[in-house]
Amino acid sequence: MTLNLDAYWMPYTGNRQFKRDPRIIQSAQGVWFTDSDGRQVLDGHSGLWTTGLGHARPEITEAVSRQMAELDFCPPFQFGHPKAFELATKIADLMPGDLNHVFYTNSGSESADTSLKMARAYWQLKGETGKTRFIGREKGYHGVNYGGVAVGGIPANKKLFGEVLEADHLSHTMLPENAFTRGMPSHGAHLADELEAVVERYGADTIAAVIVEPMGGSAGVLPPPQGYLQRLRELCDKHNLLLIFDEVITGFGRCGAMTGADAFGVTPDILNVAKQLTNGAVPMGAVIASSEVHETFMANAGPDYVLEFAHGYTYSAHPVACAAGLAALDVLVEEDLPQRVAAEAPYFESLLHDQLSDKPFVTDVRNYGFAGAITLEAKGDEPLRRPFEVAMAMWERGVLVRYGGDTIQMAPHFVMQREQMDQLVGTLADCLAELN
Ligand code: PXG
Ligand code: PLP
Repeated sequence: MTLNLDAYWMPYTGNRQFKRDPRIIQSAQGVWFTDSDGRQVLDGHSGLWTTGLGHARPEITEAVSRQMAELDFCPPFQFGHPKAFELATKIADLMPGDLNHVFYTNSGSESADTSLKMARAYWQLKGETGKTRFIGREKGYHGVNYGGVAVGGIPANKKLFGEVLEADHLSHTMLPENAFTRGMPSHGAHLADELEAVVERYGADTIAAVIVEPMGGSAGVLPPPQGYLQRLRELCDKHNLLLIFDEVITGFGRCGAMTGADAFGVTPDILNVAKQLTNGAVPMGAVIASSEVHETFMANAGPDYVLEFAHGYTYSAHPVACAAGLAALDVLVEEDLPQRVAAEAPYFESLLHDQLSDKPFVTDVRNYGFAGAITLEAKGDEPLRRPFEVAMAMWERGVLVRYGGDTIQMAPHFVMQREQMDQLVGTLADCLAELN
């Protein structure tokens, strides 16, 4: 069979290189992909941070098939189906604090923009109509829609598209003195104090919310410095700003706890999830609001038939996605996988630091839970080239990792065995040793 590659304009892909040298994945099972040549490839990134339970979990496959036959679609505006409520209850039960109200989206990007709209509307309803500005962080990733791009802090994702929201950014926390730190860096909590200067510059009465990933993901695994998130929480409380955690990667187990909020001991006002919610099987995201945020909408909308939040997607609470989410969260909880991640994370951490730190061109190794990344020195004036070369060499040897910016990223499945982690990190070590 020859596949015509021309019509599909691929997302976040070097289309010209890919179509010269395609990497086609045919099927998946557990921690393995099978490619179009029938090769077994170890999935070292849990898909795209999505598939912690392993690929093709029968529990999810069966739930989705049953749901398709029973109720394939239900209009989400002004109607509901049972699983939407069941899943929301389950999600709320797994969230910390009083994060009790679940607004469904279909992706992390939609979660980001939904949370920003929710934050602005919250202040409008409270009569604080000047509070419209957002504060993100350098190197932050909040998806690709216009709100998320504005608060995001990765220049390459912004350059061609212009700005449509008033956003400013805190410094990122990747300090040179923290290079090669195992887990959370000890320096950098003071960087949260920049929020004081930002408040001074604009006035708290112009700022709606601060949005950060509790652990940076896309920029290449940035665990928070010790005390940093606590400081951010204190300053948001002091200045009456909402704190939004974008947990699209950290939500549901990746950090060795149910959420990043749990792992790091700080609870936001709004928490965004996607990816692991359905184990990646069906697109779905959610924004989980505190009772106080939710109640503000309910109390201020007027007669009860009036919309409290004029927002939603055709596919919000899609029945098939809800079925997948219910099945995926059942497996996550029944197999106690966040706990497994916490227990095995030290093994992964040692592998990364022991095998990769001394390899050529490696300028940093970072990790937390089942997330790990290295930074590679630029080749001449091309920071992106070496990660690309390494990832291609690894694919040749049957291991998939993510490359982005000047980093290589790894995200083992929550069920990954030690010998598979050995293969993942060992193959990376071998490929690095051959770099020039
Ligand atoms: N917020 C965060 C924190 C994310 O990690 C999004 C929002 C957007 O989600 P959607 O579902 O719209 O893609 C993400 C997505 C990488 C990588 O290389 C990470 C993401 C997406 C693509 C690549 O680490 N995260
Ligand atoms: N564009 C048009 C013309 C539409 O009718 C709709 C939804 O009805 C949308 C965009 C939004 O699509 P979605 O709800 O899938 O985000």
